[in-house]
Amino acid sequence: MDAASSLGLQVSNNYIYNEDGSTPRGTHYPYDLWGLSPAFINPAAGDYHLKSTSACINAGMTVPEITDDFDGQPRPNGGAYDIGAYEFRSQISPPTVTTSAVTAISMTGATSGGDVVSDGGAAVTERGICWRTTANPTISNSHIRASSGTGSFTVKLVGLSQRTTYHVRAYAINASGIGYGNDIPFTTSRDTTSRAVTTSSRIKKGEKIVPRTTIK
Ligand SMILES: [Ca+2]
Repeated sequence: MDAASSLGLQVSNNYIYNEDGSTPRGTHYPYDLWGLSPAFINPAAGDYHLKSTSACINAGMTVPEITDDFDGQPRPNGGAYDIGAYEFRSQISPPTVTTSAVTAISMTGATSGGDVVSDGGAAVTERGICWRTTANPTISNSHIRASSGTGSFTVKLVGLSQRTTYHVRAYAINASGIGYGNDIPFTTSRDTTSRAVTTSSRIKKGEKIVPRTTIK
């Protein structure tokens, strides 16, 4: 905002707290929170989500223009705006996801996918399939993203090695963490195309072999 438009501005519903617990100096508006612990989840690690005990819950100013929080979740939640970057939501957990059966298995690829059956109380921002050659792969291993949200999705795996056993799991991510589906192993097929070279023509007596030349 510029200086002119800020004249007469009331900045209310703020949160003022000293880390040592002492009462902040000065005066404040009636709707400011003064010297109460914000009860962030883990501020040292940059997690400013609110604990259920936070005084910031439902203590924010109603600003209809603001319709979501830093997680992209709708705000207000629980009837009123919270102070801070995030609306408090109870019982947020990682999404629940199942892994779809592996089909269309070839030498170098297969089709799988998953079904996000529950978002865990927060929007599913990413989902997909991860895989490796041992059980219970994670997104630290090879993985393919397949959009976001709940419901079923399909992913094609490519670039696999033939005659190799892989394990796949679906995954889904929300603000609470990563949910994984069940581990499904499968084995890529063997290269069955013939490598034998058959001679389709023979050189008859008296014929010459003419080297091919490249016309430039
Ligand atoms: Ca709220």
